[in-house]
Amino acid sequence: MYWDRECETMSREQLEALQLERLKLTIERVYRNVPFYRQRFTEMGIKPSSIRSLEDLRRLPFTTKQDLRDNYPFGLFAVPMSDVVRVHASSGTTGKPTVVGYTQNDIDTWAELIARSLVCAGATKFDVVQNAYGYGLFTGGLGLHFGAERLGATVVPVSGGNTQRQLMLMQDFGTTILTCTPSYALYMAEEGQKMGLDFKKMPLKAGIFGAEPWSERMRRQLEEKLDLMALDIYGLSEIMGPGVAMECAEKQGMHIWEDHFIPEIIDPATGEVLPPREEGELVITTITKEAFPLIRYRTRDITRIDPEPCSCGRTHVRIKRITGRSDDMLIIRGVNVFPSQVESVLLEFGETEPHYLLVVDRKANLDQLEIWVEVAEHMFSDTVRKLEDLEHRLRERIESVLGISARVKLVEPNTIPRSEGKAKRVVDRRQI
Ligand code: ADP
Ligand code: K
Ligand code: ZN
Repeated sequence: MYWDRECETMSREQLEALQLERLKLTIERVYRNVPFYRQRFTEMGIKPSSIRSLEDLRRLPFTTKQDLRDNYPFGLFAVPMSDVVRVHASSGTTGKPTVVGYTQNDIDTWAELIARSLVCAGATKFDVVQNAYGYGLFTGGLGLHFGAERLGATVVPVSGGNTQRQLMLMQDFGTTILTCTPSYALYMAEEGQKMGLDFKKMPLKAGIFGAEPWSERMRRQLEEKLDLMALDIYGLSEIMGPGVAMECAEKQGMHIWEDHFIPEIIDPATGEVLPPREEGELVITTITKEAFPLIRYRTRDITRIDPEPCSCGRTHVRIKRITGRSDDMLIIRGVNVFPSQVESVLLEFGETEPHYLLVVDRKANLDQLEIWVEVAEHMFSDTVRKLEDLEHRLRERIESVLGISARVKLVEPNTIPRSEGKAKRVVDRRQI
């Protein structure tokens, strides 16, 4: 029922004592090894010895994605590169990604937390885990992979895409646990139906779905169509990757693994810490990471903390479904997309107007991205071939910057509605 009973069910008192001890060590480590933190703390008159209680965490400054960008690629690492055994990266706002690193201990912790998370879904070493999260720089694929191996399950490292083959393997290998984004799971369900598969006759029992926002409505659809228990998993590469928090079978929010992470909820406008149950931006401090510790990292994810004890017996608090972002990041097919990435490509080309719009839709359960870009009047008197050529070049460049496919549509001047104040760059028509 638990992977690590002692850690997952320890009393609040013990857990908080452990957090404080680990927090102090982390603060010492970053103060000693990361010039960025030493300088910040010094500016604010903070020394490692200033941290005497968990409440003292509030005195520390936030860390933001911009700080990661300013220290690209390895500037915030707290160990020498000889101790870093892996890096991952996720998309940044313009071209350059956010890079994170792991020591062997960090990789081991991650595998442990994923194993814990899989056990929340009832997984054992007898399970066949079909891992359809993308492998590569994204944390999803490899993160789930190592944890499922740690558990002793049989991992099928199929990665994302090639749906027909996914469904074939699912039947032939007797997949019992599916791990992927919820939208991809829904797509698989529909494709499977078209192929005449009867999921009720297949041994699938649980789906571990995350990396993008989803809803209770979608949970019902997934559970019905795939005949499994659909659970939510949360994470972000900056903090570790998937497995920072995981839902248990009670389906009342995701236990955030508090022996490794300290969560806070703040008002995104003022930075003020909000009381439990209030909705705001999730801020996370890592307390065991070696290569890439983060102090009060602003995730930009909007949620709230439920401190009520859970009937599963785990004592770690739960975060509720992520309901939005406090920045303009979009998640399309699990991939983070910032409108500013598109803008940087347009600037680089210099052949269009600065007016653009990202239109996101979900067709047949697959996210579609269309990018409208205005071009000057005279362009439309050019040959069709010239326009098509520009569309083609823009599409290729945008796809390589975003890491997902997109359709580019060149439109006439003044087609895209202007707004007073902040420009509206996104129309999101997805219903989740
Ligand atoms: P991953 O590889 O796990 O997608 P990224 O760092 O690329 O990691 O993206 C992390 C972001 O994805 C989070 O900050 C959050 O906005 C989103 N995300 C991850 N899991 C969930 C989830 N279960 N529900 C909603 N959003 C999620
Ligand atoms: K994501
Ligand atoms: Zn629980």
